[in-house]
Amino acid sequence: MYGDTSIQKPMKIAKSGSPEEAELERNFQAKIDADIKIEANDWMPEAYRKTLVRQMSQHAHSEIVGMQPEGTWVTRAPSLRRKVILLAKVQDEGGHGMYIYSGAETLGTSRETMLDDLRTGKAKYSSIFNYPALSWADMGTIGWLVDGAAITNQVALARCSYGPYSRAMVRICKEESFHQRQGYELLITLSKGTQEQKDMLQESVNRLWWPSLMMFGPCDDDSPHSAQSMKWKIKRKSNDTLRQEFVDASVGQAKFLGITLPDPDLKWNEKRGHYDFGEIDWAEFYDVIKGNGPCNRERVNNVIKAHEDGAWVRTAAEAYAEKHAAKEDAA
Ligand code: BYC
Repeated sequence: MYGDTSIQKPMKIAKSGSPEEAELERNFQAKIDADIKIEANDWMPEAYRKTLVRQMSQHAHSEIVGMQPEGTWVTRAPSLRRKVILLAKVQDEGGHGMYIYSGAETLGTSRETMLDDLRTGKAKYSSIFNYPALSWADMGTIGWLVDGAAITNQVALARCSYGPYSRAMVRICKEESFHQRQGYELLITLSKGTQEQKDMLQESVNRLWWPSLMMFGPCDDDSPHSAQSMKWKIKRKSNDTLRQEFVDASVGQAKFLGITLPDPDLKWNEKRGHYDFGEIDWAEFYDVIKGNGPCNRERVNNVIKAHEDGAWVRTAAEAYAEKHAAKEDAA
């Protein structure tokens, strides 16, 4: 539905800097202030469109690249039950990517352009997927912490001002909720297992805790896009607010698993009504998003290889479409 750009009506065009444009901008912001969704055919400032394409394409790429760390464990799952669950989860992530690409296409950018930007390294995707999945426990920790962080962020995005993005988020959040629970259930099983399984669980959480906190992006003071995105209600809560919500929710869940979180500064602050936590290694975060994380090259190379390996499918689909178009013309 979202991908059919042929349904779009031509949008009002006003000269840049003209009084007409100022009027359109005022009406646009008034709609946002009144919590009325912006739809694909509505007038929108060019910068709003660009911000959404940037964020939505980054989000879709994260879902697609995010299939890779878990994908490596499908053949090594310890039981048929775990294999089926993991396979379904990885497929869901692919589906999420498709919904969000479709939503982004309504803004006038083709899926091919967005994917080109991923393959050439121009577009970002979430930093978390540049870390390897080294143990079976990571399948649980990714569900618990990575999907948990993603839901915290996406519940807020489900209320974002752009209709197609917010609607895609509603369904995605339902599926992510299942992902988070399956991860936590896997970890509960490990937590009741042998000492070796308990150690594997603790080691996995030690490795993935800090990268999960980085998923929320830089601190508010260092986040160049936040102020404008909050004004446009693309973002409904700031990076730091969401990170704090995630930390507060995770502490009790870690206790229930009988594990510790790898942060000596983590403690309840009665005055704030929140947990205080230690300083994130921002040098590591910026290094990873610049392309120097442990798996950046591998992840992008896999995306390029999948595209090249799929060339025959695209050729066959084009030939099929041409054949049918010719038949329709002849009829
Ligand atoms: N990683 O001004 P800021 C999933 C970039 S997948 C990489 O705060 P913004 C799953 C940011 O792009 C779900 N880059 O930006 C899948 C910007 O760079 P540019 C993943 C990051 O956009 C499979 C610069 O830093 N979720 O659930 O206002 C298996 C300045 O940042 C990151 C999403 O993608 C990062 N962590 O806010 C399992 C959520 N953080 O573009 C699970 C959608 C920041 O200027 N995105 N950057 O070069 C968002 O909500 C927002 O874009 C962010 C950043 C909160 C991430």
